[in-house]
Amino acid sequence: MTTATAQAHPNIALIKYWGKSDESMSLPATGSLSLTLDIFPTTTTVEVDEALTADAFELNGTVRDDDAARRVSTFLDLVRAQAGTGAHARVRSTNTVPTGAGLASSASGFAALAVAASAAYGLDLDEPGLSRLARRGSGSASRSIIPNVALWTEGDDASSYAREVPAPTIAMVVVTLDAGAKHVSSRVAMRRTIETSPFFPAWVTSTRVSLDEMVAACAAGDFTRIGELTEANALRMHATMQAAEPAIRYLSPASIALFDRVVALRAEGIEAYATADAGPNVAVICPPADAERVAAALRETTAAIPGLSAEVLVAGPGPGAHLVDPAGGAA
Ligand code: 2P0
Repeated sequence: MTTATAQAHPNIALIKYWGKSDESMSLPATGSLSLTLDIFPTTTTVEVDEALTADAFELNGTVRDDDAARRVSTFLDLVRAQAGTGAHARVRSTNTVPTGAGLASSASGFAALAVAASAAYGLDLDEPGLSRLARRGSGSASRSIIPNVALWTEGDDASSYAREVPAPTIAMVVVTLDAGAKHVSSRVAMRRTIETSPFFPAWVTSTRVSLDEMVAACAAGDFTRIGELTEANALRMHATMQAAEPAIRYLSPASIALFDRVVALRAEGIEAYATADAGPNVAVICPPADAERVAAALRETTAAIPGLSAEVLVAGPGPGAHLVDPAGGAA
């Protein structure tokens, strides 16, 4: 019996991944760039046990026998194929991300699983190998393998993985508006966008241009351009999916109020820029020195909306996925 435990953090894309060129290999239609956060870690233990007749998956202390469990098992099949074994495993995961709220719980989840499972099955994978493996679980998980700012390139199975790129220190104020499960999964929404949104080709073309510009802005430490590209790309992604049939609308009135507040903060001279993923939550990037001021402004905005329960947290750049000892220390 071999056991390994790994921890990974969520990431939020500044240039988004929205659409696949190959679903079975989880290859993206365009590259993307993200910030790995230092909040909401997922910790996962994989115990390979020859005596098991099937995989077992436990999430936050509850045994799962559903789509989530099947997705874990399908992922372990990939690891088993590489390791040349048929042995099943017990997987125990503790996820502090509000699952399914559009805060990329699948990114930290599959990044932690990739690192723990590859160690437990005795695979000796380097960082690109781990990122490629995590990608097969969930596209955005390829980026949670990487610390700080990750560039995930488009390409084929061998070349599509994430790597760290130079960037200034970016703070992110995360506003969680709704911790409930979202209505349309990213996977289904991406497919519908490709099939029915007339804007999808323009999304692909413009994102490729923005990604190149973003990598250059990060290397130059040009925070203003990083912010402008971040906010424009997020709004373009939402515009593209709103043009699908039936329309996919993740942003709520509260999300829009937060985007408006961020525009107002800029008018006051604060370099804050908003983004949002496949849910109503809003994440705002700013220089670290301004993070508490931005958080206070966003708390004021959410508090003024009747009936809204919101949580505002300041995050910084986080570590890549890594092995830990089961007690929680670094292995
Ligand atoms: C991103 N999102 O770049 C984009 C922006 C959501 C909005 O990556 O189908 O859970 O498992 O590859 O990785 C969410 O998509 O999708 C996502 P699959 P995933 O972060």
